[in-house]
Amino acid sequence: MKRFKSLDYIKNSYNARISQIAKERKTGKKIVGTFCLFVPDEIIFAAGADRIILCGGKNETVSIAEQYLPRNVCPLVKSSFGSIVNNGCSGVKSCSHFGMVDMVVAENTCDSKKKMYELLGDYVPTYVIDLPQRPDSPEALKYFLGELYKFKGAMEQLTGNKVTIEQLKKEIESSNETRKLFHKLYGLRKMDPPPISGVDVLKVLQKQYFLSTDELKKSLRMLICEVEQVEVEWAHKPRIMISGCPMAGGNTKVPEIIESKGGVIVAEESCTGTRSFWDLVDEDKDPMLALAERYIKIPCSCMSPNDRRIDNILELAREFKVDGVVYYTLQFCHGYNIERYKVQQALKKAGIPMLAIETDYGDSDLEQIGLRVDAFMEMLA
Ligand code: BJ8
Repeated sequence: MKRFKSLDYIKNSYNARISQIAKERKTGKKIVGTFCLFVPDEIIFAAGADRIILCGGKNETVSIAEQYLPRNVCPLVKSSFGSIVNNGCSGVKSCSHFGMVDMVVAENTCDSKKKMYELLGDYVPTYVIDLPQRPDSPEALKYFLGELYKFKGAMEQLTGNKVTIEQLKKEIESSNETRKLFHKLYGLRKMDPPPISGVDVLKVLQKQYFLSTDELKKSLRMLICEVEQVEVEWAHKPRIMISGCPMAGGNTKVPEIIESKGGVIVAEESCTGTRSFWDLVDEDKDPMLALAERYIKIPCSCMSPNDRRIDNILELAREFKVDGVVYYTLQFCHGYNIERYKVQQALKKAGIPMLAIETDYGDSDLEQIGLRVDAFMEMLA
């Protein structure tokens, strides 16, 4: 596959972003750290703060976290926590951008995250948005809206700025613009074969909550422009959709195996994928209500019931003409691991083969996963 210059640009953006944040802090701008899609960026930006994601995808920090957390906690939580703490509860921070965060905005989602946030409070002020977990009830929307108003108040207090309706509308428009750019990029992946690999798209998805919004849009425009010019020769490869847990920065293990075994990833039903941008925020409604309506619909396995996710998977499979789904889960992520059964039943009914892979951030199972993916590709070919 073609090498895209814009991906090198994104790859090299880390240091520039860190110095940008350092400069912002000198001018008094507040930096918010987040771990989840349920936290609306629009409110953070409307308050005049900046935001970086703190989800960990690297294996190196897992063993540090295991000094504090049980081993049977998902690697994403352990990796994130391990990047933040170091050597006992001494308050030493080892993750370069974590030290720049003025406040963590967390959310009540899975048990592992909820309990990890309680420990994080010892290191940095941590604000938790309480999420209703039955998203389809009218009471849930009302409750979530109330939570978002409280969150807006917390951001105003942190920054000393008033969040105005005009500012919120402006940020909603800006975030929708980014979402539309992702739609455009994903539209190009509908070609057969797609002009860009899934591993390359993942590099952008993983950086989306780290880069500034302007840099992200600029990178996406550059990438789309490059991808549009690719001339692909027809050669059908099994079209794969990954569905399941997020793949935080540093974790490209399963997508790399899939594409090294002859498949091509055409979509990700994941928080590092369609869940992050698929639905837009309604720009014609009251902004706070529109945000509540959009964010409460994210089909995360923490929600119950979560049939919306099944419908979404089937819709994506049709739209991207997938030949097979790789159901990707992290060890000890009970929500996504339990939902596997329902997803498998629905895909079976639709005649779409599925391979389930449950793994961690280590490399001890690389060979075993490779063999299983190989067999799956052979079956699809
Ligand atoms: S909206 S998926 S980003 S909660 S993998 S920590 S669920 S045990 S990351 Fe998530 Fe928000 Fe949902 Fe998305 Fe828990 Fe599972 Fe670990 Fe997870």
